Amino acid sequence: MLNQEIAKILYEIADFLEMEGVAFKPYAYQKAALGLETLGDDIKEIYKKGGVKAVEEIPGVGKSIAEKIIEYLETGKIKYYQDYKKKYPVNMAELTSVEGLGPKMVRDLYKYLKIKNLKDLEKAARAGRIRNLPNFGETTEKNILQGIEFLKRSKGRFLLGDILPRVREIENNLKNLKEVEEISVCGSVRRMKETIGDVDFLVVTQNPEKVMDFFCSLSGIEKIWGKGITKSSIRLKEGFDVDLRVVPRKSYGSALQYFTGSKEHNIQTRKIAIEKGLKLNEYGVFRGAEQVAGKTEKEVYQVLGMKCPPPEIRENRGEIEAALEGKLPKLVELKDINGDLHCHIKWKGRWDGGANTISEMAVKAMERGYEYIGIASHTKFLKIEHGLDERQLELRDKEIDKLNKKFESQGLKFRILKGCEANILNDGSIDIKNDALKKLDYAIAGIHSNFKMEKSKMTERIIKAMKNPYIKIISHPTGRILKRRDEYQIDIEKILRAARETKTILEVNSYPERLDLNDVNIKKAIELGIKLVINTDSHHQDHLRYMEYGVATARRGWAEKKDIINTQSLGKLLTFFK
Ligand code: DGT
Ligand code: CA
Ligand code: CA
Repeated sequence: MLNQEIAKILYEIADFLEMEGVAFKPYAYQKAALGLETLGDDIKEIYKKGGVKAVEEIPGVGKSIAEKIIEYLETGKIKYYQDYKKKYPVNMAELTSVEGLGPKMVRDLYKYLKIKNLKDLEKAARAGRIRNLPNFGETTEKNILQGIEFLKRSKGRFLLGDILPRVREIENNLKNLKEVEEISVCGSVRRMKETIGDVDFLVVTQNPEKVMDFFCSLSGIEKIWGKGITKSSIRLKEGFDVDLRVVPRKSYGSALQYFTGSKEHNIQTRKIAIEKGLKLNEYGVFRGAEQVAGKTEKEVYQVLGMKCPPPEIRENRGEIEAALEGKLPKLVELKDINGDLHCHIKWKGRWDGGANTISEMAVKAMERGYEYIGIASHTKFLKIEHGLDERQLELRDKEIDKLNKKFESQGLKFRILKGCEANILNDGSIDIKNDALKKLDYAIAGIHSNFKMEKSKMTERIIKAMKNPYIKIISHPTGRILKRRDEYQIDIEKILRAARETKTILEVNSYPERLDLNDVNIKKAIELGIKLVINTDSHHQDHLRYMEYGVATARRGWAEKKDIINTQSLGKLLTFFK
């Protein structure tokens, strides 16, 4: 969509401004970009219908940025941006995708070493030329190389959150075609894996030519790798590939089973088939030449003596055994979620770094059918997000009281909870006084600085925060950013044990690039009886929908409703914060 295209440019302008050390303005551009990016409607339509005024009404967009958006809509260019690109001919997006590399560093790398892109950067770092620049040093050079390695490793994989909306759009388009009798996405998308290599669709149809013609003329195709009557493969402009296979109805279930994977899961199911004197492949289950199952997935598992495991847990991590014993977990579902406890807001203009007011967030939460929303404002240490201090938290909470009273008088069964996302400082202490934490409904703590501490120190840092009696939840406990940086160096087993001892709740952060805790750690936590909360970390009202990704990740970690505190009613939830 054009929204994303323009948002990308606004983010880049923010980087250029930051490069030049301009104050405040970069932040304004970032907020406008966020507003545009998360907008439900097409910017072109908005402008067509409502003119300049409608563009200025987009959250975060003021008069001057609106002008630039309109310039782009009308001419396909923004002069302000073009001038910057001429002045600094660097691939900003590529360079700043290296963890720890900010616009000011990009400026110096260009100024002293004429580094324009990732390739130049890697060459210079390998040659040891970066360490001698003012303000860089050997550690920075090492970190840059590490960052580049990390980027290379995650290359070719896409975030589930970036892929899924597009997959659904394609699926709906195909579904609307009367020739399509059955359709399902399979592969890692159906398993809701955090990152996706490519997208795999299966279709049943009597008219494959028609379906393939339609598929290969979808909008937004960059390349057609191959077009046949049983399989076609395309690349979309977003950069990822989509395969579509046509299978006979009598094989639909076994094809689904096969192409859903995972490969590790399939190897085991095939083994079980062999042990039973059967053969399992994408065409069906066979005894000799006779097909004994294959039409539905359930039937395939049934002849193997298994219950059908939910796609999210098909990773050969114990689901095979559980399915054979009829002991599969009843996984948590999106509809079980009763509220969201990690939302940021915009308050008094800019405090807390969110894009929407408390009441806007509350209204959206009600629309989702929630019973509560927790405002977990950043606190004072986090200057870039304009974190709140003790006094400001108190002021905010007066406003929350007022809103809650209003809801009550309207007969609404909904409550805004007072929370915070405080910072765990280097020594494990919290940047907000206990006296202030005590007054809240609950306090979250998370790490937002100094990510590269040595393992035992980092582990102790988090454990010390857990021991604070007012800290109830640890946000994004391992700190990874997908495609960008690894987890902190931590002893996860030790942290999990401490969580159990201190009865600290661990977060499953739903933000598409976080999904932290991850599936494997969720499963470990649950086995230890630790409670979890699935939160979105929303910085915008439209981020509330990310809940789906957190729930999917929790499902991949075998979480049931009882393991997740925000599936509870308000009354029960509050008992966890006593
Ligand atoms: P991705 O695309 O890397 O995110 O991961 P998947 O799981 O979607 O993998 P993909 O697209 O290569 O293949 C789709 C499914 O097909 C996979 O989950 C299991 C099945 N499959 C692919 N290759 C093999 C194989 O060599 N052996 C077996 N048993 N199954 C396979
Ligand atoms: Ca795939
Ligand atoms: Ca594939």
